[in-house]
Amino acid sequence: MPSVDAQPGKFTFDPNTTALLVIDMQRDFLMPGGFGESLGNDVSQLRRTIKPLAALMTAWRANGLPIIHTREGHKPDLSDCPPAKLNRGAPSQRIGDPGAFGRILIQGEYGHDIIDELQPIGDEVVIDKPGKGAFYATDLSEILEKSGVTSLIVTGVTTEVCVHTTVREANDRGYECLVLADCVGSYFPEFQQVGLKMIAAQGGIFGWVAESPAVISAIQE
Ligand code: C5J
Repeated sequence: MPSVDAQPGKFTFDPNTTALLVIDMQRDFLMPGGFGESLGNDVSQLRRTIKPLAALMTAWRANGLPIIHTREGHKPDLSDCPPAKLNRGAPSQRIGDPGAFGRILIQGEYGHDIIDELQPIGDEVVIDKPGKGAFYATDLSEILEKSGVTSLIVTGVTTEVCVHTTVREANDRGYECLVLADCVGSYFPEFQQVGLKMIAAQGGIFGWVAESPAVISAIQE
């Protein structure tokens, strides 16, 4: 079985029961001029993940392995967005407000969709999620159970928010999660650093951390 040098120790996985999870690589978060940048964030901190993630996705697909994409967002009538989430953030730049790429984080808008470089292909699953975690109010659990997936290679943005929440949810549900440091990003370098440390601390309290070239080598061996 392939194994990868990781923190806190080797991560061994069966490609037949492992999915690559690509979290929220959406234009609203990553595009210059978009929602994320309009809040004063440095999108280059997220964009550095695009190239390694594209290479990983190419290798993963070449081996016929499954990719699951997620998008954070809400229905146009905001009926799935609780007031506690809606009323957060800078006034006039909240979920549902008009942004440079359409209404912010609203399903069907240009900004809500995945960046061109990492668009899903074929029958890859796309999970639309109203929360930070990919399990909350989605059918991700059922999809993984049906396909016999027990391990997740986790990528996407942002490290300390949707990646962390999803990995914690997955860990509680019994999935083994390997988070790829070069394929997850935070607007805040210190959150990136400590966010990754938190996952692998205490003997891997809720996962493992490695780099994508190690996974590419492992599946090509
Ligand atoms: C945030 C996410 N940061 N995808 N969303 O609000 O991490």
